[in-house]
Amino acid sequence: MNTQKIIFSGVQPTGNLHLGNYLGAIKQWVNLQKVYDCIFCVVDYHAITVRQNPDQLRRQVLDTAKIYLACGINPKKSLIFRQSDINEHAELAWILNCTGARMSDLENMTQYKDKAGKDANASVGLFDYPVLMAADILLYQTNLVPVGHDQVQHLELTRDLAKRFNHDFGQVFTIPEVQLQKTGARIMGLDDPTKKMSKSAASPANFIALTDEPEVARKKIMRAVTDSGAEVIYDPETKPAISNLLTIYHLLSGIDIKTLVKKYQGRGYGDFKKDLAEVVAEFLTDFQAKLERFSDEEVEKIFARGAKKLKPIAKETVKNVKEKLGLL
Ligand code: ATP
Ligand code: LTN
Repeated sequence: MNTQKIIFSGVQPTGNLHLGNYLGAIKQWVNLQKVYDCIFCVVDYHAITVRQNPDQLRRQVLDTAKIYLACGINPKKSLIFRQSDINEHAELAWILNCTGARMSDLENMTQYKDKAGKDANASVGLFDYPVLMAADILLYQTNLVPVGHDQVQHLELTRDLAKRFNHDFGQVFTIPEVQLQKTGARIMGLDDPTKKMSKSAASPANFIALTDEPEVARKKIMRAVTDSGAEVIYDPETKPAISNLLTIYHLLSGIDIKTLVKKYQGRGYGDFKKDLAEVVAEFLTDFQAKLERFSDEEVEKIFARGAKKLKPIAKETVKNVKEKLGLL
């Protein structure tokens, strides 16, 4: 690693990765890797905060890395690794639990409130999830964290934990910044444009999975809810559904939203959706062809290389932390 900015991000190997994950997070990783040193993690320790089937988890860890590769992450430029291969993630999370994380911080996390609700059987890991995320980021002296909008609150906590540690025990951590897409940081559900597109949505009509058959995706677009009226207008406040579809169209085609609005002036939702369905189907056909090219063995090698390069950096950070605390 040299002295230029370090980028870190990750996705959980759970469920179907969808267009929201791609357009909100992974797409910006692809651009950032052209300029910066990037580290992309498959966060399997985060995945086990809710119960997973072991065989399925093993499969999804490999498949998630394949998705990174098919999206355009170049393993020769960027490091890709499996979180549980570097035990310092769990070790630093424990330390941050003790040195900076407060019950009140974690109780305020909206993701936890959404996922655990009032379930008294929710795991302690689910509650502590943001502290593990902070450890992921802080281990590598990360400068920028490209994620979707739903992760902003977790990033704020990460910054607070880093600042508290540096202040209370001495300078160790770089304070990271969040990096959001200008458009697309919050892709909304196709069945409900007031909520974000989500892997754990109740209905598959909510999302377009990156592994959906192009024909299935086409139907999901045609059936996506629309707003009252019939005009293709971009206004997320009053026309959230069509604005969301316009955003997806823009990000997949590269055509700007203004041009799209002009193109569909006076033509109504039907024509617009038919064309968007085509754009989405083409994207998926191309993406899925790329996905097929990667083998499990190749991914294992990429993981091994990532862990080998990153382990010494993680070790060094934990050593510095332990020294400050009197553990070394
Ligand atoms: P779930 O909804 O089940 O919590 P998820 O779809 O949010 O899962 P994650 O693994 O938590 O998936 O997110 C991976 C990345 O994708 C994160 O950077 C997250 O911010 C981003 N992301 C997730 N959903 C969206 C969305 N609807 N729009 C934009 N970015 C998103
Ligand atoms: N919580 C993130 C996944 C994640 C992450 C990270 C993202 C875990 N560790 C570190 C960026 C940096 C999510 O998307 N649900």
